[in-house]
Formats: sequence, C-alpha cells, structure tokens
Amino acid sequence: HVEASIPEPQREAWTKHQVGGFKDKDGFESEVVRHVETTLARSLYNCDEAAAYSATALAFRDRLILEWNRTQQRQTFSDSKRVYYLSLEFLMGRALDNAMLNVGQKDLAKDGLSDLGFRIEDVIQQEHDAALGNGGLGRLAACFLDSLASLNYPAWGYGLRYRYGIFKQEIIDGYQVEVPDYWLDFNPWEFPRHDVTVDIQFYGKVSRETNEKGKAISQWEGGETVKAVAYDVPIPGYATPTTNNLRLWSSKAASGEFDFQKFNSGDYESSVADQQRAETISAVLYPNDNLDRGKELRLKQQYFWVAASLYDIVRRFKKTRRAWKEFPDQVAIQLNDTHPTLAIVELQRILIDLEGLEWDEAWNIVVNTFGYTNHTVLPEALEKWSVPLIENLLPRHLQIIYDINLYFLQTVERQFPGDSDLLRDVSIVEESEPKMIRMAYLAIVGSHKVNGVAELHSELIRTTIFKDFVRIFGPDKFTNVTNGITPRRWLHQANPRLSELIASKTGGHGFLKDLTDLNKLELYVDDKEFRKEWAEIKYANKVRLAKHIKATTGVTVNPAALFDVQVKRIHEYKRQQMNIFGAIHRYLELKAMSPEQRQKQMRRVSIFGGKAAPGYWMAKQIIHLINSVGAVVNNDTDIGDLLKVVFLEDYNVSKAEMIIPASDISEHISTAGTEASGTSNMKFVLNGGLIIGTCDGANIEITREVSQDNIFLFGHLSEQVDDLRYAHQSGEHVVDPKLVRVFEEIEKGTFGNPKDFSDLIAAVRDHGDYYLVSDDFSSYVDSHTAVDEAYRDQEGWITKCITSVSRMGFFSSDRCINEYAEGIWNVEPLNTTQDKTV
Ligand code: F58
Repeated sequence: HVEASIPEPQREAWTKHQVGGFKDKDGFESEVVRHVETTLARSLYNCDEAAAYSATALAFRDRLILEWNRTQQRQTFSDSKRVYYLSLEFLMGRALDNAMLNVGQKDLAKDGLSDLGFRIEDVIQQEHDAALGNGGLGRLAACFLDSLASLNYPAWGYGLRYRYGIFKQEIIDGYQVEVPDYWLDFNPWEFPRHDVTVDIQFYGKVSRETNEKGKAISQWEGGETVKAVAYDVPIPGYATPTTNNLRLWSSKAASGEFDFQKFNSGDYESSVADQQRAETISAVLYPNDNLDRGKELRLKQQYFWVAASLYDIVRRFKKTRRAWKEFPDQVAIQLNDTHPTLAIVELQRILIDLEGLEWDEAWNIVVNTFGYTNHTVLPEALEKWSVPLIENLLPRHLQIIYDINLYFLQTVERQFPGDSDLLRDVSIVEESEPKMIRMAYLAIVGSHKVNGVAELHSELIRTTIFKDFVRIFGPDKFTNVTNGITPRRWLHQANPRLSELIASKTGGHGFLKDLTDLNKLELYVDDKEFRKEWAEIKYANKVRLAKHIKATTGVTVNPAALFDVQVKRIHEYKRQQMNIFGAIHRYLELKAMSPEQRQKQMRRVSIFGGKAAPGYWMAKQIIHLINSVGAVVNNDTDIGDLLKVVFLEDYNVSKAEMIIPASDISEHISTAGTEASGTSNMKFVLNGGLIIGTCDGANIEITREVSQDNIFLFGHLSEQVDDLRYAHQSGEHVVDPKLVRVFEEIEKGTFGNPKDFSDLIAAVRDHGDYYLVSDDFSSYVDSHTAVDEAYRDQEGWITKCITSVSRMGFFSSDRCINEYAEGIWNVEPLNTTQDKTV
C-alpha cells in the first residue's frame, strides 16, 4: 500500500536510467574527476588534497544514498517494526574511511586515488570530525548506529544538527582555551530535506473546550513557532546492503527568512533578531559532561528535537493506517539518557489532545513504546527542570506531567497505603523551592524498561537511586545491557594492520561480524612468527604516535618506552589528578636515585588528553598541572627518557583512532561506583593494550572475560565508598604519606606558582577527599610498580595482550544491540536477500 509518485507507464524510463554507482576502480576515478571538475569547479591544475577529499567523499556519498534509498524502500514495504534511537549527541568522527571500509571499497579507492596522484591516508586526514557529542554517551550512540545498520535492523537515529559541535581545545601556556568548532563549511555527508519540516511551538497558553461528544479537550495555542528542517545522514552497515538514516533537525525562523513587515517598516534589527533567535536553538552543543545546568535554551533544544522527531515518527506510522493500539508493535523508541524524556509527554499529548484517545489507552501505548537508558548515578548529572521554566515554555506539557504524576502516586498509594515518605520520595515533582521535575523519575514511569550500561551500574541504580521504583514496579522492569563498541571503527579502521593479522589467523574478516571469533587467536599465543608480527604492529603504532607527539608538543618520546595513556573527558571522578600526582611521585623517586639505580628503571611516557567543560574550574586546574609537570620533567636532564609527561591537545574521535592502538597501558581509574561503564577501556584492550583500573563500570566485566592475571586492578570497592566518605567527614582523614610528599613538592613551587594548584590539593587534604584519591593512592602506586615489572618481561607481556584480545568478543556493540532488540525493543533484523560480502 505504498504509493509511487511515478505512474506505471513512465516507470520503465526510470528503471532504464537508474544509476548504479561506481563498480570498479575506473568507475571510481571517473566519478572523482567528474566531481572535481563539475561539483567543485576545479581541474587537474588546482586539485589539492582537500579537493581530492571532497571529490572522493562525494563519490562515496552518491553510492551510499543509492543504498539508502533501497533500504528505506525495503523497510517500508516489509512493514516491520522500527527502532528510533533518540540522542541529543552523536559523536560520529570521520565518515569517509568508515564508508569505504563498510562498503568494502577501500582498496579500490586507494588504487584509484594513487592513479590520480594522491595517497589515501592523506586524503582521509582532510576530513573534519563530526563532533556532535561530549564523550562516552555520544560515542555510544554512534557505535549503536553502526551496529544497527550492520545487523540489518530497521532503525533511525534522531538528533540535533548543531552548527557548532564540541569546542576545539587549544593549549596555550599550559591552559585550555576553547575555540568554536564550525564544521558545516563543507559536509558532503548530509542531505538537506527542505521539504521535510515541522513547525514547533513554544510558550502560549492552554484553553479547555468541550467537543461535540461533551468531552473536555485541552488545546495549546499561541506563543512562538520555530521551524525544524530535516538533514539526513546515511549510515552504512558493514558488509550488508543496509544503509540506515540518522535524521538531524536544524532550526529556522518559521516565517521564512525574516519578517518583511518589520523589515519594510524599518525595524530591521528586530526582524533579523527573530530569525537569529530561531536559529539559536540548534546552534551549539552544550559542552558539559556529567553535569546538568538547567538552562532554558537547553530545554528548548530538547523539546524542539523531541517534538520534530515524534511528529515524524507518528506521520510515518499513520501512513500504515493501523489502529493506534498497534503503535508499540510498529515503533520502539529508546531514550538515550533523560534528555529526550519530554517525548513521553509529547506522545501522550498527541494521543489525547490531537487524536482524541482516552488517557488510559494513550498511556498504555506510551509506556509500551519507550525504553530508557540511564548513564550515570552522579547526583549532579541527574536532570531536573524547574516547574516555572516548564510552565512558561510548555504549559500543556506541565499539566500532563502533573497528571502522569497524580495517577502514578495514586497507584503507589494503593500499593503502599499511608506511606507518605515513599510518596514524597518517588514523586516526579520535587517539593523544593522552586519545584523541580525529576526527569529520570518521569522516564522510569513512562517506559516499560529501564537499563543501566554495565552490571555494577545496573545493580547500583536498582539498589540506590531507583530502589523505590524497583519496589513499586518489580525487578523485571530494570535490566542491564552492558555497553559495547563497534569493532569496525575501533579495530578494522583504527588498526588496519592488527585487523589483517587477526584475519590471517582466524580465517578471514568474519570476526568483524561476530567478534567472538577472536577466541581462535588463543591457539596462536605461542606462535613465534605471529608474536613477532604482533609486537611489530604495536611498535609501529607507537612510532606513529611519537611522531604526532613531536609535531604537536615538541617533546621527543622513545617508542620503546612504556606508553601509559589516559584519554577521556577531564573530571574529578575520573581522577586524572591521581594520575598526575602519581607521575610526580615517580619523578621524585627517580630524582632521589643514584645514576646507577636510575639505569635500572623502566622508561615511561605518561600521555594525557581530554577536554574540560569550559566552566569546570577544577578540571581546568588538572590540565594546567599536567602541562606544568611536563614542562619540568621533560626538560630535566637527570631524567631523560625515564619519564616524559605529555598532554595531547583536542582529544576527539579521530585522535582516539591513532592514540588507542599505540597504548601499552591505559588508565580507567574512577572512584569505584562512579563510572557507569566506560567504553574506551574496551577499545584499548581490543587493540592489544592492557589496562590499569578500579573495580568500576565495565572494568569488572572485562576482568571476568580476560581474567585477573591480565589486568591491573587496584583501589577500594564501591561498597566501601560510603564508609570512607563518612570517616573523612568525621575528621578521620589521614592523607597518604606519599601523597603528602607530592603536595609538598607542588607547594615548594617546583611546578610553577603553587597557588595555581591549591584547590586541587585542598580538595584532597582539607575538603573531605570526596573522590578518595588519598585512600587509593598507595595501591595505585603499587599497581604501577606491578605494571613496570610485567612490562620488563616482554614475552610475558605479549602473551597477556594476545590472550586479552582473544577474549574480548563480548564487548562488540553488535552483542549489545542484539540484547536491546530482544529484551527491550522486540524487533528483528530485516532479511536482506543478497547479503554482500566484503
Ligand atoms: C557516559 N556518560 C558515562 N554523559 O559517564 C560512561 O561511563 C558510559 O560509558 C557512557 O556514558 C556510555 O554509556 C556521558 O558521557 C554525558 O556526556 C552527558 C552529556 C549531557 C549532559 C550530562 C552528561
């Protein structure tokens, strides 16, 4: 029942002329030249690497969109249930390399580009990262899209098309400076859909009317209208014809360019201001990682995106002419954290106010449609919105939230009569001044499943922040889906040589579709030739990173030294401060040694990278301390190669692809119970690095898979944290003597003005050491000693690395997506008859 716009008799002409995309090297070259000469209006006389990138990207884009079209048709005709992944962040990184690998034409493109005078590596490097995310949560969404397409699930991502992604970080005199990331100058990967628009309403008022049947209907009207315009980004699956869609919304003034009435009457400024106000909604990504700031513009972003997406989803459903009660059989919507929680309220509004359903019938549909993923237990990151703010911006939604809460609390009262403490504790409305809406509670009440992202994390949400809801809804509503990563980007693309070596031992590239195939590697752990190649690849990756370090920081590092890496957003709970204190401790120990003793020590390069939220003072101090320590240590002739400390500027997805394969040991050292999962831990191990970590997040499951012998665990356990904090508050806090020594050195001025770092020290020494840096410090230092000893035995080290990689199959995002599909969405992959093979 899908209608084609071209009538039957004319379709023959269409089929005859349907474009197929390039098939071979020759076809690819001709597409590149055509794009250089026509689309870019250049020629062989002025085609630089940037132009070669643009033309190559356009050639692949053309290919993708053809698959995209076919996929959308297939999914529509099959009438199968679709998954909609709502995420305010998609941290995609570069697209070209990924597209070439996923459609299996990188070799062809490499030869073609070489014929035309270019090296494919240089061409790939021209691309600007699509950085529409902060960190783990946004990158997880990107890995999920890759898996959904690779597994042939009918799925769409919905997000915002920010004009500015996460800021670019520059390090000037050791301090972070933020520079805007304007990435849309040339973006061949998006298709503007100027015909797919939705008018989104804000503010205004609610009136109640009685309809013909005598039923009271609420109407929301007036206020401000902004237009949402769709931009589609094709998401190619690996070795499959499926190319799914990521739809990003951009905001525009509803009245077109600007108000001509105002313009003609001389009121230029306000006519332009209206336009700018509208465009501001999708202008910039909020750069906070694990912190909620409650700004009105952020709420506007959330509603704008949610309302446009739901309108689109409902429009698609209505085309099938099914009954409303079938909505949850056709549609599964996953909420990536609470940011899209208003979708619950918006769908209920559509059903009762616009479609005339009864409350209960509508609510049943809503609950069966939504699933909610929680990504944090940190209280400062749990979203709350003030009631007056919502009341002003979305008056009808506030009423619906109150009704949802009322009916919910009524059921709680029936279940637990007279328990007023419980009612207060679980109320969606917090009785504070001003009142606040607890978005996580709203998300729980409005979803049929709630999941955490690693076993410990899911256990913690069941027993701490959401424990009352487990009593109310029963344990089955709460589940765990341990995060995963896509092996296509994080092994095949980031570490092509390792991927080929693995393919040569496991019988081809099948492991990229079923990562548990990696276990075949364990057979070769003693194979001399294999081990030698393994070591060579790691060394080559380290040489490449060493060159990057030299080029960007001026510091010379020895690739034979142990590379110790901590790259992630800078946050006190992730404890980069502990890492740099540890580096200072190592420096002091080396300084205290005789030259003969020093000779026997292991060489280290301590590598840091990551952005601090612009308003996060402590995080910025940490960056400054790392750079200040580097400036001293790296120029100390007593120390030489034994210790280098570097901070890599502007950590992002494409840098991660270079850094991760070059790591020997990486640090995942959050205070136990604070890191929901972590996903880079998985990437590092998959690339043949070991990890040092706390018993937190997915580290625990990684340990279970690779075994205790292949990971360096240290520190207190999550169940000890409360007692330790309590003890600190009661004044029983004795700072670890090694750490005292580190603080003394900082305070002597060895690393510059001690005042610059006084808050970092005070947090540990005087303000209760909330993140338990001192409590974990000595076991952290010991663990580093164990790392040194293990690395001294190179053969033993390589055995650990190979064994670990062979046991990482569980951490594929394919496994993770299959768990969501079965346990939460109830969707199945769509059979694509002719599965392509790469
Ligand atoms: C991260 N959260 C978790 N939030 O910290 C990490 O442990 C987990 O592996 C990852 O999610 C994926 O599940 C995270 O990245 C954010 O960046 C939010 C951005 C918007 C404001 C609140 C934090």
